Amino acid sequence: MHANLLKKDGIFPSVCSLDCPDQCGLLVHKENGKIVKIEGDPDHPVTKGNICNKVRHMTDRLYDPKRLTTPLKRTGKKGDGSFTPITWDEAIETIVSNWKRFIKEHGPESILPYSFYGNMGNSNAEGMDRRFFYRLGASQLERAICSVAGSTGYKYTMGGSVGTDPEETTETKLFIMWGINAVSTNMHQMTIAQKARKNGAKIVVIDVHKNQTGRMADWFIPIRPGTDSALALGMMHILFAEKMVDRDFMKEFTVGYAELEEHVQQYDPQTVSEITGVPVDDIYALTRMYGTTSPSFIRIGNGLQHHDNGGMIVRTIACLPALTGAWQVKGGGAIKSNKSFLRHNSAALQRPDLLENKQTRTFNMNQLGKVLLEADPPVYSLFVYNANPAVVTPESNKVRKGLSRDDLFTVVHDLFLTETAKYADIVLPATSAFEQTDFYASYWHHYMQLQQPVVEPYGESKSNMEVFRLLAAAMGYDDEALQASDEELIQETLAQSNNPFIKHIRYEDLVKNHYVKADRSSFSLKKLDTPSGKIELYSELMAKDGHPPLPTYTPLVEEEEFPFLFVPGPNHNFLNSTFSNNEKHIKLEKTAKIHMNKKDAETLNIEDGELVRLWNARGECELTAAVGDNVLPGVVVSQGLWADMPGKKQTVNALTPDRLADMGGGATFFSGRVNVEKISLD
Ligand SMILES: Nc1nc2c(c(=O)[nH]1)N[C@H]1C(S)=C(S)[C@@H](COP(=O)(O)OP(=O)(O)OC[C@H]3O[C@@H](n4cnc5c(=O)[nH]c(N)nc54)[C@H](O)[C@@H]3O)O[C@H]1N2
Ligand SMILES: Nc1nc2c(c(=O)[nH]1)N[C@H]1C(S)=C(S)[C@@H](COP(=O)(O)OP(=O)(O)OC[C@H]3O[C@@H](n4cnc5c(=O)[nH]c(N)nc54)[C@H](O)[C@@H]3O)O[C@H]1N2
Ligand code: SF4
Ligand SMILES: [Mo]
Repeated sequence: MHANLLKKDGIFPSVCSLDCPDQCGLLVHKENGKIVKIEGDPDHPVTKGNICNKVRHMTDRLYDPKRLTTPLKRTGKKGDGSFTPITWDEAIETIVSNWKRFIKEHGPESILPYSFYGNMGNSNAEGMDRRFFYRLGASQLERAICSVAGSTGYKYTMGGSVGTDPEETTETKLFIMWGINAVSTNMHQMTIAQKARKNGAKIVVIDVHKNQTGRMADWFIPIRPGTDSALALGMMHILFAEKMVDRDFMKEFTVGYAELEEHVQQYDPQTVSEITGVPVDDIYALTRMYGTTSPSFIRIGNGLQHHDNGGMIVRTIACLPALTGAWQVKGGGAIKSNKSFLRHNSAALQRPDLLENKQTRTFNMNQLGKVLLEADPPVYSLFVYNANPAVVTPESNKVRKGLSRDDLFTVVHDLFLTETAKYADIVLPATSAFEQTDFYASYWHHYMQLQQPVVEPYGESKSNMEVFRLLAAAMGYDDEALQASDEELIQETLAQSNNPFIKHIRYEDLVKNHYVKADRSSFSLKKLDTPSGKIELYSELMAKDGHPPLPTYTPLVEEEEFPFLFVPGPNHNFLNSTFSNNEKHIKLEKTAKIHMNKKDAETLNIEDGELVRLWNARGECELTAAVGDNVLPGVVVSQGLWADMPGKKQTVNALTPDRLADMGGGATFFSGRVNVEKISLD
């Protein structure tokens, strides 16, 4: 099958590998062995042939002249980007000889992998790599940069990442897009909502920034950053007071509603308005709309959980549909993530049994800078793949200082010489997902998909799977698990499925049918994975874990007295830092802007379009002011993880804190404070 695809020209089904909830079905057009066009697959049941602008221009990235073709060895200073090509043999030999020395002198925990989901293919993102580093005994990485605070919070309420089937939201009459820039980050949820609007549905957006999504809303509600749990509690107060709750539903499917009713007394609309900045009348209007429209659906974003209190915010919002009983109506409920429906057997895929020393230390990826500068005993080698920490990780000045250490041996495996790769001793060229075999599971819709290679590896590039097989062999590890083929890994993992929703899905099914849906018929609101099996409005487990057992508003951490809360989110035409080095996508995005309120701009004598400096105790960066009323006074918002910045070249993450959120060790990108000033030209 693979060989056939590779030999032939034509149009081939494929899947988008980017870390995006939509996980679109694609059609790849190939001529003379080269991909010439990528479009949406009209047969995909959810994404239906529509794809984003980013991926429509993917060929510009795949064949970007800057793409790596051979392994490289550093010749200049760390960070300055001078390298010379070497062979794979030399690269692997250099890595393995250094690692053997570190293991002998400092033990295996002196080596640390650093990865995320630059490629969402399960085998390449969390398969052979995990097996290899378990076998080696390397320090473990807590992969907490994206969504863990919110997922942990949601789990306390709902028992797992289980939400509404998005295909059913065609029936929805009220969409609340809560802290999600869906136009850019979940476009098909927005497409469904807009279609539903033609049948009378309303779209409400609650956000700190009236961005692409807020501008599409029937009603945009601006809110102060980090205060969303107060708004949700105020809504609960009114739902109970005005008898808009479904007591039968609560009795049957929840625990703790009596305690909750008592508890939300204190969150009266006046108090909530003072916390959130949302006018009292709007709190009433929103709640009445929510309490009387059915089916109602809340799309909970990732943005609002990138805060000190992000876990509790999501835990709290997740209680709302249980008060109204929205879960019982087709198209009602909420989605934070639907990951649990397609969850594979991670022990089968990753083989944690290969790790001998179960006490191996673990580092949180959000604190990479601190880890590289302060870990005791130190980390002497870092292996980065599927990630670009010099740009995406908080406190990036600390990260870069750590990466500059002379006694740190760094390997980066990527398609490009990223800002991170510039600090590497050895750089390895990676294949794109279109050159790989892998299985994909969306965290929004319910379809699993298989990618089969469409084109030959670019230059001498190799997949993550292949690199870890090579490293295992060179290290002398003879475990069979470390030589499994791409197909075997997928076969093994799916055959050992311990998840009732996908027990019918096998590798062969994925080969035959491009899109195989989870079977959620055994899903029951009475058999959730919470301790009680029900929706937990009151959670004893939370109390045990040191959190308030009832949903609660907790304020952001008080930082030093800088006047602005800084919210640096992703943008429309990049995918995190991916595409931020591709001319086409940079052109589409134009400039890195900082959105600020005109009152603040006036006070600071800043005009629209001027370059301004943002700074705090952690760092500084330069952005172009976008002055208007899209953000509240006291808040500044940037979009995009730009790699190439003006001035001192520091990126937005030079300013973000590496404090951890209230739950799951999550990131707090949006809870930092900054100062803003005009750049004087003298
Ligand atoms: N085009 C594009 N798509 C992407 C990505 C990308 O980089 N570009 N990244 C992908 C990834 S990895 C992820 S995790 C998702 C992220 O995508 P989303 O889930 O949409 O999350 P963000 O864009 O980080 O933030 C969403 C919104 O939250 C708002 N926000 C920030 N703080 C608060 C708050 O306290 N309260 C409220 N109500 N709103 C707040 C921001 O202004 C923003 O509009 O998107 C994925 N899709
Ligand atoms: N300020 C701020 N920072 C943020 C965020 C934010 O909203 N604001 N969002 C955070 C979030 S939610 C996330 S998920 C992280 C994402 O952060 P990262 O996971 O680091 O995502 P990317 O920046 O897209 O970098 C992925 C890299 O993987 C490479 N890659 C792609 N495919 C492969 C492959 O098959 N093999 C190998 N070896 N490499 C591959 C790409 O070329 C790219 O350089 O960023 C976080 N950082
Ligand atoms: S980035 Fe998202 S919207 Fe764009 S093609 Fe990929 S999955 Fe679809
Ligand atoms: Mo993410």
